[in-house]
Amino acid sequence: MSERTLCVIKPNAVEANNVGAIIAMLESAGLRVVALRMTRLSAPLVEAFYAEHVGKPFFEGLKQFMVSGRVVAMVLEGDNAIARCREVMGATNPEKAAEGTIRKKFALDMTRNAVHGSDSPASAEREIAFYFDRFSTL
Ligand code: 3AN
Repeated sequence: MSERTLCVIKPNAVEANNVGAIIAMLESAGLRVVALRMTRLSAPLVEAFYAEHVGKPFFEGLKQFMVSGRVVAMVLEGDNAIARCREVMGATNPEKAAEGTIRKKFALDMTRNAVHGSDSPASAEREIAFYFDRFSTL
């Protein structure tokens, strides 16, 4: 079933010039980029995006990291796009990420882990709206 997901290339990977390599890995996995933007998040936007993590021990570090540089957000479309994107991303902890995944290749640690991908249809809908609803590119 064709579906859409949101993928975000995080500041460490943008800073390291890995945007093209990461998009190439996603495209090679059969995902199509149907919307794309580079932006820089403010602290309130990070708190809104990661609302479920506010208050957790790692949240302050995650927020500092996510405001530290530019991110690239994209909507990916394809069969089982949500699961497929997360498969290509690899585990949240790069030490556990499988060979050939984005995080195995580009993540530095649990926080600076190169990419974000929606984890359910409901998250995908909310997260796509977060980055793209004010545009008419979809
Ligand atoms: P994923 O991005 O793999 O779906 P989530 O949604 O559980 O993982 O966590 C969102 C983000 O919060 C992660 N990408 C990571 O940057 C950060 N994070 C999650 N758990 C931890 C942790 N235990 N320590 C540091 N950062 C974490």
